[in-house]
Amino acid sequence: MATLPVEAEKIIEQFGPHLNFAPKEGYIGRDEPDKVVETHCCFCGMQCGIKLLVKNNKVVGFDPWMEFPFNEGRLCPKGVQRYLQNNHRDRLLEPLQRVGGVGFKPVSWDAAMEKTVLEIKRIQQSYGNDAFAMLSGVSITNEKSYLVGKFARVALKTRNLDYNGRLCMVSAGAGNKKAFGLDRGSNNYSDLSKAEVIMVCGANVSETFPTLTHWIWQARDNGAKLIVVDPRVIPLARTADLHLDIRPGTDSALYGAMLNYLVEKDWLDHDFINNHTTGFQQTIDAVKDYSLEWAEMVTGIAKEKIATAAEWWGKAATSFLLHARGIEHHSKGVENVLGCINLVLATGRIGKPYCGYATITGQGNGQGGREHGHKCDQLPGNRDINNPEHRKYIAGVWGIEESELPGAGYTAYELIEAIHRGEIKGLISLCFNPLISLPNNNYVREAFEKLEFYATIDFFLNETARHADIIFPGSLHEEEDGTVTTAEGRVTRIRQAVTPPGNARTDTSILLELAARLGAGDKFRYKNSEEIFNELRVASKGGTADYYGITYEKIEKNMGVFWPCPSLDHPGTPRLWEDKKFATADGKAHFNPILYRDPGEVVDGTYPVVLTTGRVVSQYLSGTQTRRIGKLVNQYPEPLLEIHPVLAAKYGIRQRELVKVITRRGEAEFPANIVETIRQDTVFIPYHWPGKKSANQLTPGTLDPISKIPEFKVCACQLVPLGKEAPPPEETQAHRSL
Ligand SMILES: Nc1nc2c(c(=O)[nH]1)N[C@H]1C(S)=C(S)[C@@H](COP(=O)(O)OP(=O)(O)OC[C@H]3O[C@@H](n4cnc5c(=O)[nH]c(N)nc54)[C@H](O)[C@@H]3O)O[C@H]1N2
Ligand SMILES: Nc1nc2c(c(=O)[nH]1)N[C@H]1C(S)=C(S)[C@@H](COP(=O)(O)OP(=O)(O)OC[C@H]3O[C@@H](n4cnc5c(=O)[nH]c(N)nc54)[C@H](O)[C@@H]3O)O[C@H]1N2
Ligand code: SF4
Ligand SMILES: [Mo]
Repeated sequence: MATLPVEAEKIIEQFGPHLNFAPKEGYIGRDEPDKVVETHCCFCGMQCGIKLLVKNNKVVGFDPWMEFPFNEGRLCPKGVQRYLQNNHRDRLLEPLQRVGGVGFKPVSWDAAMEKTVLEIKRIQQSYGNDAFAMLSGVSITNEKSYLVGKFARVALKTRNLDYNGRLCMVSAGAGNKKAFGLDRGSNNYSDLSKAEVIMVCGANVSETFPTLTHWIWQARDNGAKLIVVDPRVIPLARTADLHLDIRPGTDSALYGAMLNYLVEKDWLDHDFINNHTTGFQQTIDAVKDYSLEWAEMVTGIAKEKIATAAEWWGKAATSFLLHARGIEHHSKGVENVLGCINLVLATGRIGKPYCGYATITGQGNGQGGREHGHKCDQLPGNRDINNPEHRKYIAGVWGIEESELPGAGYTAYELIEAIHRGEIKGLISLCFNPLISLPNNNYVREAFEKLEFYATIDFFLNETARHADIIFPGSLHEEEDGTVTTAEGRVTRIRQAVTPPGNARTDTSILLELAARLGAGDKFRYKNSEEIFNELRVASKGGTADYYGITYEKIEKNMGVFWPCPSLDHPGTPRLWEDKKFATADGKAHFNPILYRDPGEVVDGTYPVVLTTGRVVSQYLSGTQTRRIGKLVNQYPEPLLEIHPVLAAKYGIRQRELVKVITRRGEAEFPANIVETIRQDTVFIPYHWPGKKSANQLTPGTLDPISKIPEFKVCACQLVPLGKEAPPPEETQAHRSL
């Protein structure tokens, strides 16, 4: 190796030789790449711009993409390691078929396809079309999301399609539609930088959307006040002006009491309320008895802090409210969301510069993937599958009769219940690992054991795939062209950097071949992703999520285009509602009265401690991808039980002692991590691990009645210290990439 500058050597020593270091002289320590591809990180909804370095059809490193406007080159720990998946030794390279119930053998593509189509036909002929279901996910592009929706309805002819956004974005989506008639965050994030007050509710931004922190810090530098609502002193809360240490499951009481206090002090925008909204009076009547004292009792937050939060919010000229799964993963997730929106509407802080409101979208394409027919009751453009006009329009685009279009099906967890009942006998999935990510996963596993046939498309053998009869080796983010829609609502280009390795194929080609073999080939004739996108544009035309005016060329030219973009000459819409014409039937924003109610499970004598679950910075979702990247594993190798010293002392729990956590669903053991940054009545477990380490052995299948999101964020548990220290984290070298 040539002698490196000291600076380069230090960086390589710290991060390993895979980190590209490219000073002016060229690519030191490695060969010049064959090409540099501007694309996006495959992980969270920020969809940070990144340049992938490609050598011999392999992704070998990355460079920052300084020009991409949202992240301007910044990346988080997952972003800088994402490139290690493309030629990871665990990649699935051949189709696999289950043999004798004990393992898998590689088979030809033809055999895997034939077996799958035979089983689909057998199950549908014996039990009806809806007995074969599909589950999908939104780490995939808009083109693939759209294709999945059409594939399920037109090729499989089943009504039972749902997606992993059911565990993620649906409470926010339902709340947004009720209030605004449209489901998208209201602004691009640069609007945060000059907001006077920022309130972040149930979003661990520094760990889950690290690059978004930049825009919050910009605001702080400009003098903004930051309010954080979270049962834990999350990293963002450590720099906040006010931390509201809420008892999990009580957000709607907080927002109701804040609204009541705004009314009492008349910190309201009467002009906005009178001219641009409906439902104000019923909404404030609903909370008229929600005093600060009452809210303190319910939420556990000191009443003075609630008053201060309301005062800062009420008196500010500009403000931004952000929330994520902390308030949405609840059996009243939609109500919590609407409680937040009521505060935004009462003060008229929307549709103006530096004023906004947004749910922070979770998965890479959590925004686009929830718009194009991926949901059990939805058609492209965020159309309603129960609406006769919407059905007719989409049937026309797809070249089928309206009567051939199936109706609404089961949501993700309901689909598991339907498998248990024997209504659903077969399943195909892609981009979803339900055995880890659905609640009450012992029950979910039993469902997978009952299926007569299960096929999956993935690039790694995830835990659910171990139950599959056929596994199709699919493609990574950088192995196909397409678009994604970022959390901001910006439609951007994902560029194919390499072709899938070995005998793996693109997800799209797998779906297209299955469609053809199911006899629907004439409805699925696309030469490339752009052709699918062009059909999606037409399908979305006139819907609330209107992409008609967005083309690949326009995206390239403008570094992304914000939807809605209804015509080719339309510039896109970075900030929604500037014209105060909301997407509801009456054109107004809707207040919604929210009465407080308890979460599905409350603590009692037997289960006296609140359990909540979530994420850590170095792991991603079910961990299929990040548990295979050594440096990310090292950063947080195993799930720990976060517990406050006072609660630990009550049970005599010591640091790293194994603690059995028991709920009404099951039990699991975790090493204790005693920290002062959590409420004294609450414990927290991250959920990225499988089997005996899975937090979802404990969580309930309680669903929000509207959005059907599971209540991941609150249940009641018992703690039993086991009197022994946890062994050191397992040696995970086998899964490591380096
Ligand atoms: N590192 C990393 N980043 C990710 C992901 C990942 O897996 N890992 N996943 C991506 C995806 S898909 C998503 S959905 C997002 C999720 O992003 P977040 O929603 O930020 O992540 P969570 O950890 O699920 O929950 C956020 C916070 O909610 C708090 N909380 C728990 N209960 C309550 C409550 O009742 N009320 C309030 N106000 N807060 C509560 C928790 O303490 C936690 O800090 O992250 C995205 N980014
Ligand atoms: N207890 C608890 N449970 C939770 C949560 C929580 O906070 N607490 N959060 C919930 C949330 S918000 C979410 S979003 C879900 C996520 O849950 P999942 O969607 O099950 O998690 P992923 O890890 O994304 O699993 C997706 C699978 O898709 C594969 N994959 C990724 N990209 C592609 C692609 O482009 N093509 C193909 N073919 N496959 C791909 C990955 O390899 C992985 O095997 O978990 C939920 N579960
Ligand atoms: S913030 Fe999200 S999109 Fe950006 S680098 Fe990290 S994981 Fe990737
Ligand atoms: Mo999510």
